[in-house]
Amino acid sequence: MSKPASKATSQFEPATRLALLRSLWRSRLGDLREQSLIRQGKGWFHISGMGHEALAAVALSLEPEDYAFPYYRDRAFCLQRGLTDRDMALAFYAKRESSSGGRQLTGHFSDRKLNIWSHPSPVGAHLLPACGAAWGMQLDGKDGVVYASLGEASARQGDFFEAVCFAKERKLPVVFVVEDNRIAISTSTAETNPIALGVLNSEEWQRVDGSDVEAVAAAGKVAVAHARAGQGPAFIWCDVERFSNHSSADDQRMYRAADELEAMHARDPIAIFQQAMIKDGLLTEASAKALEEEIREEMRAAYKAAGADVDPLAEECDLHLHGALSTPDAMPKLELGESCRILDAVNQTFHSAMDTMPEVVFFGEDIADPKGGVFNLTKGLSKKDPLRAVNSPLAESTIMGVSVGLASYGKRPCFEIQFVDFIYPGWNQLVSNMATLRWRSFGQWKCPLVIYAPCGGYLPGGALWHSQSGEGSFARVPGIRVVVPSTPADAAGLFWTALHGEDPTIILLPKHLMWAEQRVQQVAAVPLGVARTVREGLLVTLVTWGNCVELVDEVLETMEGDVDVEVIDLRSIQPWDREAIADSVQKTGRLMIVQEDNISGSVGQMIVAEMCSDEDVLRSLKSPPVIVSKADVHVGFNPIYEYAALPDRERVAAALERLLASTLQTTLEQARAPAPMRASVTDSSDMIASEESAPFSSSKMITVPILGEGIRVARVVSILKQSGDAVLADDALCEVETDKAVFPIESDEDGVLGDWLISEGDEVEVGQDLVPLQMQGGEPDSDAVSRPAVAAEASESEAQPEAGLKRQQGGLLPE
Ligand SMILES: Cc1ncc(C[n+]2csc(CCOP(=O)(O)OP(=O)(O)O)c2C)c(N)n1
Repeated sequence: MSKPASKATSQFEPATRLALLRSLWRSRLGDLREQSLIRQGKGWFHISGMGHEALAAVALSLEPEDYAFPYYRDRAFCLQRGLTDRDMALAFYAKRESSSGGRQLTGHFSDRKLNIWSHPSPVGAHLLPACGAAWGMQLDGKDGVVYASLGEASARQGDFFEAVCFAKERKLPVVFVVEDNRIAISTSTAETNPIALGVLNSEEWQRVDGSDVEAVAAAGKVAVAHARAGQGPAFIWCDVERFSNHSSADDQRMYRAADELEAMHARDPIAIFQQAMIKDGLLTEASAKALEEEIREEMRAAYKAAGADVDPLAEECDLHLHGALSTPDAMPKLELGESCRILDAVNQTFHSAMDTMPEVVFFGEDIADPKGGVFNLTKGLSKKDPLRAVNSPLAESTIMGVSVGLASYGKRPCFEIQFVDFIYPGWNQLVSNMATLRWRSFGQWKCPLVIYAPCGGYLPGGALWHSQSGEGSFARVPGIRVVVPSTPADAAGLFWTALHGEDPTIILLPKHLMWAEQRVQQVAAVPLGVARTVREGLLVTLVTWGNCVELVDEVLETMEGDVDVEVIDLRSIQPWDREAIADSVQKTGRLMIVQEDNISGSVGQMIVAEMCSDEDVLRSLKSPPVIVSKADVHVGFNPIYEYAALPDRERVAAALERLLASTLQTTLEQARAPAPMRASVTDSSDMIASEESAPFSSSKMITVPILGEGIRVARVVSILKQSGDAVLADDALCEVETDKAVFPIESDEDGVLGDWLISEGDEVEVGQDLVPLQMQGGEPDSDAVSRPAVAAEASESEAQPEAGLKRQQGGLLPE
């Protein structure tokens, strides 16, 4: 039939060349079959790999245990890796048996057994997960390699640059392949792709002609060998043609010249590869034609069979959205004592995880020792195992995206976002990958992981980006779990459950409570979706969570008489405990929510809406439900803004009193009367804190100032000036030590010191009186007027009637 093969033009054995040619044709003819079916009104969408088929040759260098993160033009690559024509056909018809259960567009390849990761539509979003998988293999000491491909236009995404940097930083075995067809849908990219712009080191990139299958194979071999040898990432820039429209929704004749379209076929990789095989005597023109016809028929048969396969079931719409909810049987004993801070409980839980869960990996900005995180949550972990507790780059998309890949590889990421306000650069990874991976792969892939972030305000000086609570943004993303502990025991117990869970879980840690000593109740793994009844009562159900648990407690402690309020700490936002709230409201007949988040689209509104649409709960209501919330406004730097925006004791108390006084009947009657509608419990006049100036005084009290990030207590290490000493403004008076640093406390005026109220060694609280200062001139303290919220100058009865000293303590000095 054919002459013996000459190896002169090929690096491959004849059988390999023939098998590869088969994959190329299966890809091409499968694409043509799908195009044809779309024209017949069958199927909904097609995106082709025509012109990109040569990349299949890179798959020849990969081993079964390697991972592939291909993009939608890599049909031939995926077929060569092991996907079948039936897989492709099932995906085209979006059948239940397809890799996504019919949930993903065609071209979004996935196969758990072949280690082909499920492709997300937002371009470039798979690259950081690819790095995560590579890191997992590296941590396990494997010599595996990760293939990650993308189009040249997608190489302008930030995630591409973050992925390249991270792979280089950690010498990850990733082979990045850019398939450059010079166009992004209709936009020319010849001069705007990053290699053309000169922003990539072109010497690192093997540039290869994508019409030459042998050249692509050779480049792939070099790149894979480089990565497998532990020399870090390898880079291929492959010049290809896009023979087809961008997708079935496009017509490239609208924006590409006919001669350009015609000319590109001279660079058809299949034709060139096949011609070389004919030249080498492996095929004849006739046998090549016969092969093509044979495969064409196979395609017809595969698509016909797949078309008759079962469709997805409507009742399975939410199948695989989450993994099963379970609570670990036990958690290791922690040394928390009778009282401790949330940060201690979290830190000890992390140490237990490090000791007992070899797959756990910690990662985040500044989390390594000696700093151990800006909130000290990770102290001691990197000393214990520097490979499993690692400082991340200052790149949140890297933190989020790498966690997804690492988890889907099989590790347990427990990654820190320094402040929840900074999660937004990584938001795409959260909503596009974390939240969808399990669902979009019909349960094949999953990413059980923990992302935690300090959240919330009530710490003067946080401003816009150190004050957000954020839970409402997360609560409406299907596919993730969200929890907000407000006690050390809950923090430990929820972390333990999340670390053993099946799903991506966001844990928000309220900053105002992080450093607060709290009595420790029983420490045990806390189930997700179960609220905590803080106190029982018969008159009102008050639901709150996070920082506001303490706020509510303060209000109830100071309210006169016996206010019989049932307080429920929601603590698990998604899933949330409908039953506990419904039962309580049916008992009390009144519902009040206190939340720190913005009002619109919030968790509080969700709870009220759900309760009011439950007929039994609605019937039991004696008064309209009330939400005390931050308005839809940002938190400003000057604490006046913060106190104006956030719920405070006065507003909570006033709302509670109004709720107890109102009845549904009178409220409905008032609503019918022609009075202006009250939009929310906190109208704008309620929201603006009144400014009171400090009294004219020739003496003042030096107090413990804000010491940073929610710190509440310090120890006096030295007294530097004695009673009766004359001191000048800026003189250091004493030094106090916190968990984080030693702070000198200075005088802000000239004067003579009175008697010290504390001694060396004493523990002092932020805002506590230290020593009086007698000023010579007796001038009014102008700063107290212009900066009424600075704790060192405020006392509960003087400068801050609205906010109350207790909630001002412990300021925030962002790092
Ligand atoms: C983040 C994001 N923005 C926009 C799109 C819509 N879109 C899909 S493919 C594409 C062009 C991609 O071009 P390129 O990366 O060069 O790959 P090619 O399709 O040419 O192979 C665009 C704009 C998307 N999928 N994701």
